[in-house]
Amino acid sequence: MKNLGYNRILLQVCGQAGHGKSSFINSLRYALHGGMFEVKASEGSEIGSQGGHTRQRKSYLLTKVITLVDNRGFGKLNNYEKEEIYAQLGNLQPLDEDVVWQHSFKERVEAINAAKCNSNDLLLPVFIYSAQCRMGSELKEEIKEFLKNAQKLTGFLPIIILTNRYLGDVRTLEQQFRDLGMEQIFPVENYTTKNHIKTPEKDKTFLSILSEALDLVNFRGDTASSFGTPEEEHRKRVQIVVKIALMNGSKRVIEESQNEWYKEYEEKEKKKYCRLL
Ligand SMILES: Nc1nc2c(ncn2[C@@H]2O[C@H](COP(=O)(O)OP(=O)(O)O)[C@@H](O)[C@H]2O)c(=O)[nH]1
Ligand SMILES: [Mg+2]
Repeated sequence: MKNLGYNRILLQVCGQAGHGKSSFINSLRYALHGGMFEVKASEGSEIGSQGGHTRQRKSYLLTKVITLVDNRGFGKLNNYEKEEIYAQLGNLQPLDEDVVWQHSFKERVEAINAAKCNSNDLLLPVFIYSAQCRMGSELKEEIKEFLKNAQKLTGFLPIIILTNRYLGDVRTLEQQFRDLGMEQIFPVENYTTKNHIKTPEKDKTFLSILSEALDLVNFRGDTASSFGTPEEEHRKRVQIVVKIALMNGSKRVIEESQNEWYKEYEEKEKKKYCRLL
């Protein structure tokens, strides 16, 4: 890690609301540290405010080098929300701070560009999906796009966690994620407030997920020459997220494209970003 220029691994936990992100974080902590079961992670704040909304990405220390991040879940995504999810995943939104997100494209781009260069974090995406939910074709397309962008942003294929493993058709889902090109897929039954009696199999599952995460980090070490420096990777993420904002075709962009500011910006920057994706 140090040789690569990173000093922390962020397991970027993401997925739709209610699929078990917070429970997964609690489960990893419980499997690794034991003690009394604690509900540490719960939903981040979401407070409406003028012209934007406040968001928090909560972080939970797992070990000296591994931090778990409970990112905001996505539901039915509109284009504004997508930009925000990618900004979180790209580590362009601070941890444990309320951030007010504005809808305006100009303010968005400025915020993304101004994001602190926290490039010493190695980002590893973890996608949570509940086996209770079937994946229809429309949703599958959306998830496919998300997983692809997650890989572009971080350089890693997301680790897939299928929660509620006994409550749904895990096999079909596993196959669906394999068809989307995913390699690491783990069915789990989270430790929850209702049921947190330790079992060896559950503990083993959570620890093997951690072990897999560390293998991926080692693999990054072995293939470091295929990636840029941490700063270069950070700049690439900024460009990708700005490009997503540019390309999402939202009404807002069309409205704002009437503005002088946007025209000027487009001239200068668009060509540069379009090369990247
Ligand atoms: N039986 C079971 N319940 C779960 C599992 N994962 C989460 N839950 C429950 O599902 C609900 C939503 O989980 P939560 O972690 O808050 O989801 P989040 O919105 O993605 O953070 C909670 O009531 C959890 O107790 C699981 O693997 N098995
Ligand atoms: Mg949660």
